[in-house]
Order: sequence, then structure tokens, then C-alpha cells
Amino acid sequence: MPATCDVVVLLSGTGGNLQAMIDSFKDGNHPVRIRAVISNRADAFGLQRARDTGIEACVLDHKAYDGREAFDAALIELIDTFQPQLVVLAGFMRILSAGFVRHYQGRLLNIHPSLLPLYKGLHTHQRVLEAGDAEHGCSVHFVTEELDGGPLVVQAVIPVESDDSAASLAQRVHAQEHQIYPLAVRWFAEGRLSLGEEGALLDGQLLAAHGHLIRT
Ligand code: NHR
Ligand code: GAR
Repeated sequence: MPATCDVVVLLSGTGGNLQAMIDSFKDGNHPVRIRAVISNRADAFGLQRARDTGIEACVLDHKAYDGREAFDAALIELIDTFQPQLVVLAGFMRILSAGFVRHYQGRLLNIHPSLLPLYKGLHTHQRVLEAGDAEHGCSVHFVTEELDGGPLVVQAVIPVESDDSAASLAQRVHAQEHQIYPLAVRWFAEGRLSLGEEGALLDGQLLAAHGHLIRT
């Protein structure tokens, strides 16, 4: 077993994905240690989840900074006090500058509520319904400068039912997120997942363009 992998989680809201990781990594038999949770919003419920588990919770309010670059520089400084091997975006709602993404190249993951490259950006569940798609899902990807465009690690696919609403879809997608995000973080912590020149590598093998696919 490799040494522990220290992780910093960035979030802006509820923290359901944070909770899924906390629960998944609770048994002693894994190499992940969540060192800190950082939110750009002081009222994010994810901060409470962290405190309740004895994880350090920090607030860095983007409104206190003069522009994205200044905020991102302060964010880098704060994250690096924890010296993480991996930084995880879990419902973090601020676009990150090129300098930030470069600093954490190959050790920055995001989860997005769509089957990327479909539906980059916001309001994905509503857009899936409006398009009449038969399938929806979520994606874990390495973060690059291209928003929601970095190499895919794992996707979970769910069927869209005729009576689905944006809320019902969101609920089922969230349940899948809570499976695939801890899985991807565990792979990284075990040294199995990395970012290569041509995409994400699992056990040294280049993953398919859509990443590892899970169908439910
Ligand atoms: N940064 C980079 N460079 N690349 C990515 O792939 C990123 C990223 C930062 C966040 C998460 C992303 C998502 O999964 C993410 C991926 C926020 C916005 C956004 O428009 C878009 C995508 C994502 C996160 N944010 C607005 C902004 O001006 C603010 C919106 C709000 O505060 O509600 O930053 O969907
Ligand atoms: C998740 O659905 C995540 O995929 C999405 O926000 C939600 C956060 O939920 N991320 C984005 O839309 C990023 N722009 P959570 O706070 O319960 O983990």
C-alpha cells in the first residue's frame, strides 16, 4: 500500500460529494486522508459536514478579492499550506484561471453532472430534458484550462424516464456521483490513476475518450 494521499476538497454548496467521500474513506483500509475543505461561500453546508467529521474547514470569499487572478493566487496559497497530493472540486462553482490549473496539473479532479462532452456549464438536467435525451449521467475528469473539457476518468450513465423532472434526474445523478467520485479518488490515491500526454491513464493504460464507463 502506498503512503497516504492527502486531499483538499473545494466546494461551494451542499457537499453531498464530500459526504460520500467521507463515508467511503471511513474504514481504515484505504490511503485517502481529507486534510481540509475550502469553500468560497461561508454558508456552504459542506463546511459543517467537514467540521462534524473533524476535518479543517476554511472559507475564502472570492468577493473579498479584486478579480479572479487575485482570488486564485490566494486559493493556491491556502491549499498549499496543506501540501495535498490531490485537489478535488466537489460542487465548486468558480471558474479557475489558467495559472491555477497549471499549478495543480495532473492532480486536480472535478465532477460534472452530465455525460461530457455533452452539456458543459450549468443547468445540465434541464438541458437534457429539453433535448429529449434517452440517457444522462455524470463525469469525473482531470481539470484543464478548457472548462469541463479535461480528460475523462469515469462516467456513470442512467436512463431518462418519460416522467422525469430536472429534480428527479438530479437526484438519480447525485446518487451516481456519490459512487464514481470516491472511486476515482481512491484510484488516484492508490497510484493507479494519472494524467498522461494523451489522456487519463488507469493502471498505465490510456482510458477510452469517455473514461471508464459504468451503466446502471
Ligand atoms: N476551472 C477550469 N479552469 N476548468 C474546469 O474544467 C473547471 C473549472 C472550475 C470549476 C466546475 C464546473 C462544472 O463542473 C469547474 C470546472 C462553475 C462554472 C461557472 O460558470 C462553470 C463550470 C463549473 C463551475 N461559474 C461562474 C463563474 O463566473 C459562477 C457561477 C456561480 O457562482 O453560481 O465562475 O460545472
Ligand atoms: C453536483 O451535482 C456536481 O456535479 C455539481 O454540483 C453538485 C454539487 O453537489 N457540480 C457543478 O455543477 C460544478 N459546476 P454537492 O454539493 O452535493 O456535492
